Amino acid sequence: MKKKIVISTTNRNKKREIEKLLNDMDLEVLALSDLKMHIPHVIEDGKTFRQNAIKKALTFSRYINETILADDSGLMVEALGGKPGIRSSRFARAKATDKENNAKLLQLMKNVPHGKRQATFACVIAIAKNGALLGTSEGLCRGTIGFELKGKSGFGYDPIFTPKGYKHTFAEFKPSFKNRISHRAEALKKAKLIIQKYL
Ligand code: ITT
Repeated sequence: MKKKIVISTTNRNKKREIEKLLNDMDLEVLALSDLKMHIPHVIEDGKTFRQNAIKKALTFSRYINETILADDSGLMVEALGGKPGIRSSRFARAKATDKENNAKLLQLMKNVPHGKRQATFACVIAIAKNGALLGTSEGLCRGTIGFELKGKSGFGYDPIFTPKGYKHTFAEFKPSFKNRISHRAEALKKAKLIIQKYL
């Protein structure tokens, strides 16, 4: 029987990326939505991606009797002192849409010149089982913020983020390309070593 891992994100796009990134492992990958049970809402009140990822993984692991993989991620923009950072999903307001968050970021950046638009995507993965943390891993992806939305694939800030060394936004590339160089790809590569050790 295959070993199971539960991806504890409520973000469908993150879930899809993580599933693809794990598909070279001999695992049954489940999502919260596959489990027919009441799942608690986790308040993300940590000061870092790491604290939030750990809180999500530990909380779900106390309710679900399987290995849990949680992702906390976001975008840090240099000209904005690292914002939106841990508030990336709720930058414009609580429960903001990607469109609202991108519009707010572009508005704040409208007078920032070309050379000063550096930003970094960060992803921290935490893995837990039965209330115990098995490990964490981190990935970063550097790039720049554009002046307008470009492309339709991906999610979140992908239409305004161009990875360093490329000329197109993540949303203009195929998902398989993003999955080769993204912050999430890097974090999951390291997370696989934790999974191999414990599962
Ligand atoms: P869960 O907590 O349930 O996993 P969430 O969407 O609230 O879902 P986060 O708190 O980690 O997850 O917030 C992540 C936000 O950061 C996400 O909503 C996007 O706005 C942004 N983000 C993270 N990774 C991204 C990526 O690969 N591409 C574009 N935007 C990304």
